[in-house]
Amino acid sequence: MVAPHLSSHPYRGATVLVIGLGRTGRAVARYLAACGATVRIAERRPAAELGDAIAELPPAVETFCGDDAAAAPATTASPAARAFAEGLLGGVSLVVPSPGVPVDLALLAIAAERRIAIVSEIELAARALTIPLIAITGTNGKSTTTTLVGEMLREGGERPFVGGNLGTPLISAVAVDEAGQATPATYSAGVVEVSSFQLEWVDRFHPRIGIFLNLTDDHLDRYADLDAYGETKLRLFARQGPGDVAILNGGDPWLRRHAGSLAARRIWFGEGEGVAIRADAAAIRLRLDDRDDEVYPLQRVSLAGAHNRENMMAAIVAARTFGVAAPVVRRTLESFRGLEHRLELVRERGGVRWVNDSKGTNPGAVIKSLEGHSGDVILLAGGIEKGGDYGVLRAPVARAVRHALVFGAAKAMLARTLADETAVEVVDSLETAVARAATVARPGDTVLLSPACASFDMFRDYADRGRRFKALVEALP
Ligand code: UMA
Repeated sequence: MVAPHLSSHPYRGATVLVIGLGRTGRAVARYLAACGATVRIAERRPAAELGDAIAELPPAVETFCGDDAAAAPATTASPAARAFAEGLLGGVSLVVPSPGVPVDLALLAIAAERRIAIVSEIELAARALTIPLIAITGTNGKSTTTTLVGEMLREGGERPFVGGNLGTPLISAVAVDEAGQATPATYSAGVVEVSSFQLEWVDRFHPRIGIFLNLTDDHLDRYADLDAYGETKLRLFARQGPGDVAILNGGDPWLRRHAGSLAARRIWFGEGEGVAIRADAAAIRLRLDDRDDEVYPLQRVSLAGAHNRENMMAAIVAARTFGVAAPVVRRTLESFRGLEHRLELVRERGGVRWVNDSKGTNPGAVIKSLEGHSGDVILLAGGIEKGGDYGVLRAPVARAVRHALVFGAAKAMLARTLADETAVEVVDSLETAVARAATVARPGDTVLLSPACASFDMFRDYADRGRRFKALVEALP
């Protein structure tokens, strides 16, 4: 029987095209096939490169792999790619591009010309889910904040789904019964990390609580400028009304300038006028609705650094406005140990700390990770440049880094940018970087893998890069 509060699904009998056969594409295909849709997937990589991804799909899903049409931009698509794209869209009433698919794809342009609906995975999920959502965006700190809010809710007795850009697509929170209908979720709330890519094709996505942590240069290979990137992130709040909550970084100048249009109740954290929650090294203090100050002492909290205080402030406001009791929030802050690949201490060896910050994939993240250091860091950086101004690294590197080892596609650019600030050495691989760092480091130093770049030139993803780094460090004699 269908629960009365769930609308019936329009996908039964529909033909849907999913673009990209990664984590998102697989989860979307499973969901739509279970709803009774005919599913096609277009993927630019050839089948031979996809491992078990095709075998694990529901049997009726059709795959079209290794064709340019799955990646060709509208402006440069060959007539053959365009013709193939037109064929792929035959009979299709819905297109779901994966987050990694840029908006200027020929397939998407043709779909738009034909007025075929285009939605992202989080939009599809939000249409089926009836649980309240807490959504977290920003350039840095999203994963830590999402995980922390999830823990606070769990400690508070909720059954939260915790995922999104963090790793598990939100659509996997939707359960579908044998009749192809979404069933009441096994979760009581969703805590979702949301990237700008996921917000490119949303309409009804409507979190009850939204967090915008900060905005600095990132993904400028995909967006024209910082405004275009930030405005895409602001779509997270577009469907909110006065009964919803927007939690915003008071010390972020871009957010201060651009938050005027938000309809939700705005709660600022950090610095500047009208903040409801602020922090110093000893404690975080929250004042909501003219109530007495709530104090969250930091002595026993392991998340360190100013950026983590911002993440904690945002998480506290989210959990408290959701209804988690203050003592539960305090307890969770004290038990939380941080995330893998985010300033993760791998090993202390001969007085040298080896730290895995593979998730530091843009200059802003690296700057935060260098905080509190002066001249004692051996920095390992490199990979695929993501656009934006790498010059912002100069001053923090000059202050904190004694020796930089750069590798990957961006190595020449990084070497040029940092040459006047520290000793820079170009190496051919992560293996060589780790071996050289072991030679260069002195007791008291920190060897920090914080790449400032994407990983896809040499690794499957940032987690693969982080795990490889950890294995190399563990293997050092
Ligand atoms: N593909 C095409 N055509 C294209 C582009 C990609 O066919 O034009 C194919 C690729 O060959 C690949 C597949 O699409 O096989 C990959 O799709 P994807 O890049 O969207 O990756 P997913 O595996 O679906 O993972 C995505 C997020 N990836 C990106 O946004 C790039 C994951 O975030 C996220 O965890 C996952 O969905 C679940 O929600 C990663 C990320 O790097 C961690 N995110 C960026 C960030 O945090 O900075 C935004």
